[in-house]
Amino acid sequence: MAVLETVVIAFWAMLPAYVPNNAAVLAGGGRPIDGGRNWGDKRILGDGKTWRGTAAGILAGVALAGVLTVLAPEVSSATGIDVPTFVPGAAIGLAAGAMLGDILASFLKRRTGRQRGAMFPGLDQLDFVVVSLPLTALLATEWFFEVFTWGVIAVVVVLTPILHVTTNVAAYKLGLKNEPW
Ligand code: CTP
Ligand code: K
Ligand code: MG
Repeated sequence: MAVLETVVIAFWAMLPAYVPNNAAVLAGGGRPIDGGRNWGDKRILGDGKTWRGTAAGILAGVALAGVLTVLAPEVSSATGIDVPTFVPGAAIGLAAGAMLGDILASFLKRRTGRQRGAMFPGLDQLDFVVVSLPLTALLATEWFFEVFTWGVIAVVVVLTPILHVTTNVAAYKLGLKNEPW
């Protein structure tokens, strides 16, 4: 498979996992998931993980998977690149896995004494990949192994941190986010 083709497929397949974090930033606010509670002397998750942001993130990711599924045949025939459609398990696994990865990352940040908004290089950029891919493999096994070849996974691991850094810097400059990470 040509490199460009692999990059396009990787980006397309990961879009339902990329969008939830950005949707959560736009929709966030309201009641925190941990209800303001501590574990020991630190918050369980912190005020940055809310029910509204999480729900909006998952809905946005699943909705995007639906839109991409409708567009896939036309995009494939126009470009000659066989972009995937999404089965329901894949849509949910990618979107919910991304939000769950972000929540687990905040849990780890609080346990290691980092305040809300503190950066955690590496974890910040790949937390959602680490959970969304295994969850998708679990919920849509056949689909996952068809789409996520080793080549696609390699591209995802390289492409995701680059996209994450650029979108977060952009969101920060637009005043949508408090920190550029
Ligand atoms: N957000 C949300 N619910 C989520 C994820 C994000 O409401 N599940 C919103 C919050 O308003 C959050 C913002 O998106 O402040 C930015 O997300 P993120 O950088 O993940 O959170 P931080 O505030 O930096 O908190 P943390 O240190 O826990 O990552
Ligand atoms: K985060
Ligand atoms: Mg943050």
